[in-house]
Amino acid sequence: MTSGSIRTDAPRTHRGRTAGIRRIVAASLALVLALGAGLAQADPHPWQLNMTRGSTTWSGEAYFLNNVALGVCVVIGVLVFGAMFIAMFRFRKSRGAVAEKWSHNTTVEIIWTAIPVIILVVLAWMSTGGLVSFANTTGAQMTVKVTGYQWKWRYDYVDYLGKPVSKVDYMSKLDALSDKTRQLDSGMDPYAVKTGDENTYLLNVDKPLVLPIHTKIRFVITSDDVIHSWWVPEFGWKMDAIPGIVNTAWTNISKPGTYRGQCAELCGQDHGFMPIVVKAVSPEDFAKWLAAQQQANAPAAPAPAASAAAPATAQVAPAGSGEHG
Ligand SMILES: [Cu+2]
Repeated sequence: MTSGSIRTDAPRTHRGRTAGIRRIVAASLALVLALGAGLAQADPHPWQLNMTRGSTTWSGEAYFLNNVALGVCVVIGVLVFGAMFIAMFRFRKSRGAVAEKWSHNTTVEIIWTAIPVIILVVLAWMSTGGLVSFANTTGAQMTVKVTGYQWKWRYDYVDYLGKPVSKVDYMSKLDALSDKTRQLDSGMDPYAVKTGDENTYLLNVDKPLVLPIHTKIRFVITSDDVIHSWWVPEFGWKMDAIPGIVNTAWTNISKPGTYRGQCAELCGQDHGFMPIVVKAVSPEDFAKWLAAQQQANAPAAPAPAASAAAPATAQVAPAGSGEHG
């Protein structure tokens, strides 16, 4: 009986330990999968291990800084763990190794203090340069005001190429198809929400933010209710939208395309339903789009007949008066 109880006891502890290990493995797997999902969203390449390079001048800088810091960490890791494993295996007691008796060496102390200090100073200098360049919004050729709302974004075009832009502002909210699909018991398939081949369930909006490429764009970011955060991963930054505070950021997009993002600050029940879509176009196309928006939003002419007649007279009048001015 006693031996029996021991026998049943032993497997139980063993089983408990296996369950614990299994739980740890499952948790680590879940973490890896979650990280993988995050990566997949930021970048379309399966099995991509590094950060996304992004599509702006600043995201390239952040990517470079990350690679430098990662490189330094890898070299230090290889050296330190290499030395440790060599020390443990080659100089182990079973091989008859006898420990040295000395414990201090001033030369070594100086070297292993000075080298890390130099590495840290270089990294701090480089990353401070990066942060300073990110904070520097001077010389922007365009300004866009971004306002967060529960649960949508508002975009106001403030100026473009030194000229103020008026009447180009709009709300940008979750597209109708995603919104319908997300309703409880909608019976609609989230995988059927597509833009081209891309699944854009909860990632599409009704009116994207249209921006020109190769242009330094300043964003002034604020909020009307609670704290939101404007985040487009390809741009390489996220910025909090805080009521009563205006935060600034800038970007200079290098290639045309559609860039997607999301609110990155838990802002209420529909936090997950206020995506961001940026459509980056050539400066020529942007100028055309902006002109069309301004025209569409201009105060309506009193009557169609009057507006048809107006341009003819207007064309004659300013030609002369303009010269005098
Ligand atoms: Cu939000």
